[in-house]
Amino acid sequence: MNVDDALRWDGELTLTRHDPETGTTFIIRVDSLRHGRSAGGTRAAHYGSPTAALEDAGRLAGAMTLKMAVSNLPMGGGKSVIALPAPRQDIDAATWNRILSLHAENIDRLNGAYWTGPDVNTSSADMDILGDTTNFVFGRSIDRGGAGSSALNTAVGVFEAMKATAQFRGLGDLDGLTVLVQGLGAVGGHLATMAAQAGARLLVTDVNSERIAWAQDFGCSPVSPAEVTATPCDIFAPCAMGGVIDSTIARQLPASAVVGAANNTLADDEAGSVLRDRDVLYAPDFVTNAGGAFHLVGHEVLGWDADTVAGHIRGIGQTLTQVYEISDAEGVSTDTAARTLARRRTDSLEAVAV
Ligand code: NAD
Ligand code: PPY
Repeated sequence: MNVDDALRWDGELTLTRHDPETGTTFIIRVDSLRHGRSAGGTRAAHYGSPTAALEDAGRLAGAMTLKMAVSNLPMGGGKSVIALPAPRQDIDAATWNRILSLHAENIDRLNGAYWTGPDVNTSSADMDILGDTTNFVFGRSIDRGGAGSSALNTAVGVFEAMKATAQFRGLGDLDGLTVLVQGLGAVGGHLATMAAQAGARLLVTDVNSERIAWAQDFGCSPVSPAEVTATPCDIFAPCAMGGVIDSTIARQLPASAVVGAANNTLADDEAGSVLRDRDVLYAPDFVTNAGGAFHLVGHEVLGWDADTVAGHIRGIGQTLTQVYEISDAEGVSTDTAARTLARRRTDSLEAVAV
């Protein structure tokens, strides 16, 4: 995408700042403030260009709006991207601390229109550091007054989504099914454990060999990262980065269903329709991975206890079943159906002043 197209975005607000000292570009994109202040995590990554980072922030912020809406959470969507000068593992501690403190200043300047939280390459410990400068932070450590990591509850939600999808697709329960997990990080690691405990046969892939060794210890079989979308399985679970399934991959993906955590799994608009035409049941990511948002917004905004959060996460399976029913009734892709459900769930709400 060129910079003109990345700027032709229909969200509400973009903040950018460049730090010449570290070579870091900071982007915050607020997609929607219609139903409350916006929220979404901070992603730190090394991008090919600032334009790629800007585009990613916009797409991720849009997904947060859909996630909040379909989950009946009273916030809008936003996201931060910290475009690093090098891969995260090559950034030293002093540089990282400077980056976090500048990012916190940026967030604070938005006066609460945008609340951040953890995402890829940022942790609860990083949220604690942001919290030294700004209050607009979810997911600080529990001993610093936050809700802590959302990863386990995100994985629980994806697991609920997987069970509901297997049932709807006529595959029964997970016992004996082959589940392929891409990315054994904070979410994918928990998800692989839960699926294995439910009797699934686990195939796993990660670019980090230590994570593969960890999974082999409980019986998972490794698949090369390059082979992941060509490997036959019942359920493919993308839990690494987004954009894994474009329309070309959708035309040959050898799976019966796709249920993962990765935000923006589909790389283009056509991919969802291609999957539907091939009878591959796609569980839209902004529905499946809402467990993290229930955890953070539930505990820190709505005052829910752990049981209430767990009840809402169990509801992800029912929301997905509704999405599948809309998709069948209206003859549209499940991605389109989930957007329809998100719109229906918010249409009746009044706009709020932020
Ligand atoms: P993570 O960084 O802890 O884990 C990602 C894993 O993917 C790592 O183990 C990494 O080595 C691996 N990976 C990276 N590129 C890969 C590739 N090409 N092939 C195979 N493996 C690869 O991140 P996470 O917190 O587990 O999040 C995973 C995804 O879920 C992200 O897209 C994130 O946006 C999304 N998500 C996470 C949460 C949450 O609560 N953590 C909530 C909603 C959505
Ligand atoms: C996500 O769910 O993709 C996130 O970015 C996590 C999150 C959820 C809600 C508020 C802040 C961060």
